[in-house]
Amino acid sequence: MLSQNIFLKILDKEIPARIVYEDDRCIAFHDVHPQAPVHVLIIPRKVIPTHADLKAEDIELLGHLHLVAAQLAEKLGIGDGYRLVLNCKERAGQTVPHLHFHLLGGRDLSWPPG
Ligand code: DGP
Repeated sequence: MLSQNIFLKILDKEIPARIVYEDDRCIAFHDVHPQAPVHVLIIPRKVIPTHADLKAEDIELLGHLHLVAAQLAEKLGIGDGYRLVLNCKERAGQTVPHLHFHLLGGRDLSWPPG
């Protein structure tokens, strides 16, 4: 089952996170269980539980998240190659019910993923 939305607590600064970027639409912070030398989560401030809940009104927000990801990849030194991952629903490995991109890099990443 999807756990509580712990990311809301991070957004509200109720629990600490190693924040690397924030603006009026999103926040990015290091994943607590990194799967690569660089593993950052990029989340919108707007609560969107899963990718499947996206609406037409979210198109601009999604574009913004992608731009932030590309800029963060440069800033964090993984511009030579990185992966942007989004797990949608439990079967795909989603554990937190708040849309988020994983930005991973700093090592060779194999394909296909598990
Ligand atoms: P997913 O499995 O795609 O839903 O990814 C959720 C990620 O969130 C997972 O890689 C671990 C991370 N995570 C869960 N709780 C916390 C937390 O309290 N702080 C931080 N920084 N990351 C968390």
